[in-house]
Amino acid sequence: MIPGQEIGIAIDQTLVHDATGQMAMLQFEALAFPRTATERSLIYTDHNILQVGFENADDHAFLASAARKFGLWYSKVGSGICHQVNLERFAVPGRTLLGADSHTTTGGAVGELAIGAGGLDVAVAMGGRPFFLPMPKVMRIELTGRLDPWSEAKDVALEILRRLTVSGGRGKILEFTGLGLKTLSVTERATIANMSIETGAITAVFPSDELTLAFLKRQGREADFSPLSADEGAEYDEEITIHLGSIDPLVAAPHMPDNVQPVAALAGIKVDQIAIGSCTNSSFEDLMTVASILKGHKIPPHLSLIIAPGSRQVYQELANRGALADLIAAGARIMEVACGFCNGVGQAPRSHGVSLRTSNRNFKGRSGTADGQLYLVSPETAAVSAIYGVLTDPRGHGPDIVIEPPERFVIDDSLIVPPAPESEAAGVTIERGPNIAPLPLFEALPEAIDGEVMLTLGDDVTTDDILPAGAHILALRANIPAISKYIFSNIDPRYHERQKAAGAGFVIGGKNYGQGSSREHAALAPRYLGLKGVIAESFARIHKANLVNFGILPLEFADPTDRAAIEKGHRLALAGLTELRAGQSLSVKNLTTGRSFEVKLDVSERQAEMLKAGGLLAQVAASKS
Ligand code: MIC
Ligand code: SF4
Repeated sequence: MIPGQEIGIAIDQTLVHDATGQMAMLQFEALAFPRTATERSLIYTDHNILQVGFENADDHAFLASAARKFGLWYSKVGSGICHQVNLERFAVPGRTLLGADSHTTTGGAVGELAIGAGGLDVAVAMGGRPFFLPMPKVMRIELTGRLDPWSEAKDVALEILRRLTVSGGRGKILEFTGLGLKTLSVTERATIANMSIETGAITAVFPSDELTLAFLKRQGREADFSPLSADEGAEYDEEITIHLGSIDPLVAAPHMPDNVQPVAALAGIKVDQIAIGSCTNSSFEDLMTVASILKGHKIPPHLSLIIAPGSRQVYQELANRGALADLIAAGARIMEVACGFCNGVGQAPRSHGVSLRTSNRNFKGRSGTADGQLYLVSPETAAVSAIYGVLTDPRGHGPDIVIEPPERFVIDDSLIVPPAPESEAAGVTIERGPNIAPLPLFEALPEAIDGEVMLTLGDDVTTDDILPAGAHILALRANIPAISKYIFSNIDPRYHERQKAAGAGFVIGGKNYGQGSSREHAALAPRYLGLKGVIAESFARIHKANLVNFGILPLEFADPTDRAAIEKGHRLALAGLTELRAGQSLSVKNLTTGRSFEVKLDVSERQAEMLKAGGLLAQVAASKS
């Protein structure tokens, strides 16, 4: 197992949701798998929930029927955010989980190897096939000491981002060790594991210990426990130490999660909106803390306070304890148990509005407001700031608040529908409303390509830049022709027309191209429009795999200084594509300037074959004909 070289791992559990599951299930069907072959596969409905038209309801009917037919669990709307519900009800120490969502990493909190991937990779894993990834390096993060009152797990996640940046975790698994772990509950570990993806890491893992057992007991799942920890004297590729006691309350300022500063340095900024929730900070402990800070206070007139519980279990517990009443009395708007504001499904702030959020990404435009100013903070900082209407350092707000979770949470899985028995599968018809479009078919790579440079972009391009979030776009996740109109729409609203007219095209990027979400639509829809290659300095792992899955060449500059000589509108040509091999260099001719430059195709043999075939589905179709 050599870091960087491709390995295949067996997958025990999978998850998809209503933004990625439509494609995953269509692809599962196209791959002709009869039934899921995993220990457990789930479909969650949490992203795509604002029913302003028939689209989402069609998608949900499709997903529910596909779950019945193919043997998946189906978590209905109202049950909660996939990662929160999965942690509560299904995550098992020592298992592998592959999820069509980048924050699948949350499962690392209980010692699960939980990895995010594109929907097609998850469809393949659902069929019982291995998941391929570059062998990770392992970075040990040793935690010592304990957090001061008012510094929280979110601040640890932000401190890691401050140190590693949004690309410092690339190619790595972050493994947490050290005595400081004994002071962090599974819910706090989940916040840290969740945001590990923001460093570009493959995932994060925590040991499974007595705190894991206590967590599983509260969920009535002690039978799922097994102890797991790093071997004595284990060796690591890299190591860092974090003294928990030295972490102040932190904030990630617009527009990157690694733009981290102490809250004290920015305190006093007037805030228009505060949004508490998302898969990072919507647990029972988080929201009980928020309720206890806000109890007896009224929010100021200029402020909108939004609270979205992470799961139905959390919501019920808040209601049963009167905490919901405290939040309502303070002036909070209680939102649906779902992702909601986190990826622009409602609650977009006003123009240039300042929004403090407990979520994990503050990318430009992600809130649905192009110039919205998103600041990421802990629930404690958010709640104390809500009292004053300005960003406030929570220290000094009184004694630390300690929330003791109940011995046993309310356990009611009635919104999570188990798979139909295999004997009934044949009788289930998959529901395809008009929003469910057929998968586009792609042809094999020709010997040579020439195409136009459609866009030249900088470093850290996010998948939100490629395919923006937001309710109206999310509603089109099952319809590639319709969603393709939004590709790069925040950067160039005419991109889709230009790309279609150009026929073949290239996009030029810098470092860490495609960071952020797992949405494979950010590869599939550009390919549908005619994008043939992305030439960048480096790629984010999930997006690179998605590009290959749909037959787009992910090419890396041999000499990054060549990038400056390429302009939008230039024509580039590449040849020898039917002979592509793993790791090979290719010469790209700039037909406009007459200059040539070298690029590298840093993929495995398996991926080179897939690229030549025009992507994985085309490859499978060709092998059958
Ligand atoms: C996100 O947080 O960006 C999302 C929306 O959950 C995505 C999934 C998607 O866009 O399909 C993710 O993180 O993978
Ligand atoms: Fe949902 Fe936001 Fe978490 Fe993505 S990051 S899964 S949109 S809550």
